[in-house]
Amino acid sequence: MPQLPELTAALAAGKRAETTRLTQELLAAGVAPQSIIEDGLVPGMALIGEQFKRNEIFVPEMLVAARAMKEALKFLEPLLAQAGIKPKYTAVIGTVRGDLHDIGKNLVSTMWRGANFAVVDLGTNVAPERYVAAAKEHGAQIVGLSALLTTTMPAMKETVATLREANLPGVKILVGGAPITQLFADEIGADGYAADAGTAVDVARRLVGDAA
Ligand code: B1M
Repeated sequence: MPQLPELTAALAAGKRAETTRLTQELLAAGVAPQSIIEDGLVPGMALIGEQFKRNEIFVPEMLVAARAMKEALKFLEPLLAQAGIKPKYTAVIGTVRGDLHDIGKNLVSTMWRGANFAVVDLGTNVAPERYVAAAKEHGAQIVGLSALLTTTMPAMKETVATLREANLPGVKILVGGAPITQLFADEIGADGYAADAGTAVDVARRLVGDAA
């Protein structure tokens, strides 16, 4: 059976076929999908980020690794989402304006679906008004904002302000993404912050008053 560090190394090297093969072998060996993501794939992307910061790799290499991760997630996400029954709550999610990173946001969507939320995914580079329109249209209880760049944190702040101005009763705002902290979430007036996709489920449940 392959080990999780092999998967981390394959992803960090941008080896798409090997990343997919190892993911499937780990699944077949009974490793939990969530562990494959959190202990195998996420550390691989963290390595890529470190190398990018040190100018050892550039945007094309980051893209190759991101594609390899997305490919592996295609096998894992249906398994994560399987647990859900009939959605009781609706969440709208998107990556804020100016930001094109979507892997973490997609993971949160998947985990929410698995936790029995209906999820309306607006994609990336989402303008504040689109969150408002979607929350109204779908009668959402949760609006989730993701941001991966320090330069798009102001867009997150603006989006929270726009949602507040729209005065949507019963809508709770949950924020997350690598540069986001609880302190920042409090500063911009979000209702909740989650550091990772697993915690995003717990926080969303707490915000809708579902203790289950
Ligand atoms: Co970008 N990038 N990138 N990038 N990229 C980072 C974020 C960076 C930290 C790399 C670095 O320098 N070390 C850096 C930002 C630095 C900063 O802001 N201070 C950076 C940069 C600079 C850039 C560009 C500006 C590069 C350039 O063009 N010069 C550019 C910006 C483009 C844009 O958005 N406008 C850019 C582009 C790209 C690619 C397109 C090449 C690609 C994205 C592909 C894609 O997403 N489809 C990419 C990638 C892959 C990365 C890194 C390497 C990996 C991101 C990732 O997917 N991580 C990243 C370095 C890093 O993060 N270590 C980096 C895995 C994912 C599972 O984690 O998204 O953090 P993450 O999500 C986590 C949590 O944050 C949380 O849960 C998730 C799972 O546990 N979470 C939430 C996320 N959203 C949440 C929402 C919630 C709750 C929790 O509630 C709603």
